[in-house]
Amino acid sequence: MSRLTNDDLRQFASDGYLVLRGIVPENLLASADAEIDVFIAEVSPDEGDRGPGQNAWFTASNRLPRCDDVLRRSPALAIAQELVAPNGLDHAHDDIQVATTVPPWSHIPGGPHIDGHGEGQDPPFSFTMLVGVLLTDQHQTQSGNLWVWPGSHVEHERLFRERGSKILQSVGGHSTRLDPPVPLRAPIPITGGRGDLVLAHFLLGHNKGGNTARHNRRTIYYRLAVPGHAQRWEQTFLDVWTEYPPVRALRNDGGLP
Ligand SMILES: O=C(O)CCC(=O)C(=O)O
Repeated sequence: MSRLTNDDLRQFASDGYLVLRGIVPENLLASADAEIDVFIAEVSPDEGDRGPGQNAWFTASNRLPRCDDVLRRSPALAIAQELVAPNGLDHAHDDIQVATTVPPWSHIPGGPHIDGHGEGQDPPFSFTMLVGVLLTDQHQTQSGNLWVWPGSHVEHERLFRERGSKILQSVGGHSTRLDPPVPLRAPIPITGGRGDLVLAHFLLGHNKGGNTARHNRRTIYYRLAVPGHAQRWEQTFLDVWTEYPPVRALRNDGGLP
């Protein structure tokens, strides 16, 4: 049974992301939280120092089986796969990211990045879709929200076509750091509640936002790829819907501008 409507596909096509409410049931979220409590107490973060600001841990999916359950035992993975069907999706680099934001941190991101453009990531460590599950309520802005630049997936496609698929490697994936910078639409902090699902195209510019709420923010991210992505990464930079046949079909049927 399909969960996504044609309106959802249209929105994903134009904005580059979707937020779906209440997808992951509480029992899976509670087990993931308990697993994360132990994990982040034992393991140092890969980014941040556990103090105010964003902290991130990246680890193999078999190290966080309850977090993997959040993806696989809820409808989350099946819904994400609707965007790429008949392709499937699985972990691109076999890792799961736990992201927290400890208040007070009144940060407003100055521009977006796309992932996989760090030092030594050549060719880029790209994938198909960034999937996030919110473990804390982020109904207010400045509660650790993920910021996104709607439509930037298409602007990045245009950039790669015009200036080559490796143009963002010298700027860590930040198109607004190029000279001249890529003009983008205004960013939006994603708001949502515990159990909500965020699906974002790999080429969508995004960044971490501040947290001045009373509670720590917690989100699980999964970087998913269609099988064979590593062999066609460049094609996916130059043609944004390469791995998304249902979105392309809507466009070909005239369902998209
Ligand atoms: O912490 C977040 O919500 C965003 C993290 C981020 O931008 C990333 O991992 O690429």
